[in-house]
Amino acid sequence: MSRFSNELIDRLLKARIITSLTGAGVSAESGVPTFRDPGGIWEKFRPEQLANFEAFMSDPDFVWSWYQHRRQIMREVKPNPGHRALAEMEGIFDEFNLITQNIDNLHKRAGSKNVTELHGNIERNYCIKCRKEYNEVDIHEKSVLKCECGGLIRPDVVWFGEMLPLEALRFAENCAMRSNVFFTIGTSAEVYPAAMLPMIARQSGAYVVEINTRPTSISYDVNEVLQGKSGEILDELVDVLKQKKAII
Ligand code: BV8
Ligand code: ZN
Repeated sequence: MSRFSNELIDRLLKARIITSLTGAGVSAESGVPTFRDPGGIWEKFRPEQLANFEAFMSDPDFVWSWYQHRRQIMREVKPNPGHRALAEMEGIFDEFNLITQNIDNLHKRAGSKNVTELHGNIERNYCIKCRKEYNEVDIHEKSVLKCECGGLIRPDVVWFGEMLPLEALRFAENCAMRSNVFFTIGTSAEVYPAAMLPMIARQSGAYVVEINTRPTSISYDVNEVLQGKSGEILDELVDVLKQKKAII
């Protein structure tokens, strides 16, 4: 008995445009802590204490060292079968858009080419005064660095209260409106405006599928819930699709 409904498989075989929104849960099986799960990042610190500009300006070394700690984790982990399955989907569908809230760079490391980063990328930094990029910093540098212009250097991630990169957000909304099938994977769907995307997709007629180990605030609003680990589910789904496509 397949865990995937006939409706989902039929729709995927007919679909031209597929979009996936991913969150921290997709990287959990790589060993990257999520935000809101037990033992997650926010369990020790509240986002307000760390992932916002005021926190950075009030204690730059503290916030900088937290990102340096996360960079070290990212360097030790590698993409999991879920990342690799999503990368494979680019070759299965005419148009496969990967919209991620994650800043861990694991989708690109898994081979995904068409990746839209809504919340930035922890591998990048820039000067808060002149916006000069500093992407080769030593991840063991404990204290915050200064630009030649004297400005502080910050991670190129979107903090709470900050605007998302407009082009990325507009593209993500456009994908949600055009998609035949929209996956929301490994996200608690609590952070806006990214959390709007599954609902925009649903209202635009997409078949919305949630892949998560637990129910979320949008589980009742999607068309299909696949409960379980994204690494296992996505791996299995790609196998089913490759078998079905080989037959037709
Ligand atoms: C904005 C980057 C406006 C940094 C992140 C009051 C004041 C200020 C703002 C607000 C406010 N009220 C609401 C807001 C808006 C706010 C917001 O949404 N807050 C929430 C908390 C209520 N949003 C913002 O501030 C955004 N900006 O609104 O600007 C504006 C307008 C005009 C002008 C100026 C400004 C900015 C939001 C981006 C914040 N940055 N990260 C960093 O990472 O350090 S957010 C952070 O949360 C990450 O990006 C993360 O990706 C994102 C979402 O979390 P999830 O990915 O969903 O992770 P989570 O742990 O929550 O869930 C994991 C899920 O996976 C769980 O469901 C779990 O069950 C599942 N799972 C676990 N293991 C697995 C699994 N699933 C499958 N398989 C597994 N193995
Ligand atoms: Zn500068």
